[in-house]
Amino acid sequence: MHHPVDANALNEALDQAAELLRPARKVAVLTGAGISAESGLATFRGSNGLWEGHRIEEVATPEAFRRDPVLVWRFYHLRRANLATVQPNPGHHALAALEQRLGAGFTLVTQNVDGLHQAAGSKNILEVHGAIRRVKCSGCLRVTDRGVAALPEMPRCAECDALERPDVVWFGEALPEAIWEQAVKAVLSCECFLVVGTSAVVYPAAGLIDLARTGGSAVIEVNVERSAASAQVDVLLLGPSGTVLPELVKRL
Ligand code: BV8
Ligand code: ZN
Repeated sequence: MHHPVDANALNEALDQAAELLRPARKVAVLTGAGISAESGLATFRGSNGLWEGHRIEEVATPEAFRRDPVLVWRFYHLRRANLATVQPNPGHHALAALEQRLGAGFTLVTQNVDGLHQAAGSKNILEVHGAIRRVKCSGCLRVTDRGVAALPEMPRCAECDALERPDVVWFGEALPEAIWEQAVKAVLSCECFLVVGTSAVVYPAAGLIDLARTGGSAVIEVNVERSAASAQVDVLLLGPSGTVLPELVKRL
């Protein structure tokens, strides 16, 4: 259940957040599934983490794929099909506008695999959990961008005929090294860190919030309810990111 938004408190907090964000020349953002909720994409814990009765942590794993690749692919075919019908929302666009304002000083780290930040025009994006429009061969590791087009039930590599898998980071898998390094660097060197629409329970991505604080950044969170990070942030903007982010950028 979301907290009813207290307009006065939110207004006050938006002014405080704008004070922290306005002077920042280097800004990093971490987004999670919540920023895509208003585009119509389900979040992970919103549906209490269940998909057709399976816990996400049980389907999005290499073991599940080894045991039942067709079941795991059904999960991703469904999510890819959803992507063909959704658009970025004002929250995604507000982050693209913020990047326009900051140029090279802006880095967007996303846990999302939906590609909506690209669709909204964001440029400097670090996809720390991969992307479901890309497919990776489990044999020769060749990666191809398949957009959101429908794929065969069990895609096989055109080169080596091995099973292909979504190019995402599953539970128990390491994050892409170079991308992770860039994310850590951007978060450590930023003056202001925005945390948007994440429950902040999945590591190591959630660890970026601690990192920002130790790096001395001001931390602003946007969420419809308190998250595991809320106790550590300087300003918590309690409201939907599709409304709050445009309001914040407007105040700059
Ligand atoms: C690794 C890609 C080791 C796939 C994903 C026990 C304790 C601590 C850690 C662990 C543990 N057991 C295992 C671990 C490690 C594990 C982990 O953290 N597990 C968690 C569940 C405890 N992590 C891993 O396994 C990582 N790998 O550790 O590898 C290693 C190291 C070296 C070498 C080899 C191995 C890999 C983690 C990545 C997993 N892949 N996604 C796919 O998408 O199918 S994670 C998946 O959940 C998403 O990518 C997303 O990033 C992540 C977290 O979800 P959120 O984005 O936060 O979304 P959620 O639904 O949770 O929350 C939404 C939020 O939005 C809510 O707060 C809600 O209030 C808010 N909201 C809703 N609407 C709005 C809104 N906010 C604003 N506006 C709105 N309108
Ligand atoms: Zn191959």
